[in-house]
Amino acid sequence: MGLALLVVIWLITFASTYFFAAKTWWLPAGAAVAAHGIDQQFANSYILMGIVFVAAQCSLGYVAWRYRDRAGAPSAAYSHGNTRLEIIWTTLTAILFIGMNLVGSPIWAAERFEPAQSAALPVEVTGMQFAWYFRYAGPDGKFGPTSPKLMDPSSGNEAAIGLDTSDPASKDDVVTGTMFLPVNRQIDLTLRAVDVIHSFFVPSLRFKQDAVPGLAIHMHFTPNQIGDYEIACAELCGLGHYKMHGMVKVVSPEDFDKWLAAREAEKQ
Ligand SMILES: [Cu+2]
Repeated sequence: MGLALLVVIWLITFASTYFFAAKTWWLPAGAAVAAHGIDQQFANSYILMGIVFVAAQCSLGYVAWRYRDRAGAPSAAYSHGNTRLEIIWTTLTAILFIGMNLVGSPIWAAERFEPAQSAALPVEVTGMQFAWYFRYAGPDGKFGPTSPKLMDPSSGNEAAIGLDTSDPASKDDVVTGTMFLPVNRQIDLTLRAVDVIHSFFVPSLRFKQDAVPGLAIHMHFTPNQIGDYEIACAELCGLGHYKMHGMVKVVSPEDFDKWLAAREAEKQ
């Protein structure tokens, strides 16, 4: 029985470690400036945690076999713990977790606590059950006011986010269901939610941030690869959560200008 336990524990350990080491189910290729740093932090976490996991599980299997029930085995002795060991592993765990936080925090903070560049493109993201809307400020660089009273989700786009079209600043605002972004330009995001907490997750851009009702959350990132990338909602937000899906199209700056101009023209 002891040997069977050892084999099962070691098999589970090595099989699950294999899928991580072989990157069987891994993130798509990174398409943003921060992707390299985030992937590095991710890999470091997996390696460090992987070492701890394999060592702990191998020891567990070994101990299950070593102290198996045998004829003539000494009766079990009960321990009340070892204070020195407790202090050692608590300290090591603290060093590991605080250290990983210190290494990772500049990457995390860079997109949140440092202000966006003045040349950044402002884009507002609104999450609602069960769609994402994207708003561009237009030539005036100003977002017009929105109001919950004007919201009509069934009409989509402008009406869905409750844009007050009577305000001059709203006249050139463009609202779409697909996100277009120019490549190699910083994007200054404002994240909003209408009803419940949603999470704007673009795996390829290594971007994930909650959108919370009542808050305008600012973050910025820079896509650096032209392509189409999937947006998911990463917060269980209701029955239609599974279909709260969208696309980011990262295009050349020229294509972006053309696209935006065409949307502006449609509004006239
Ligand atoms: Cu959602």
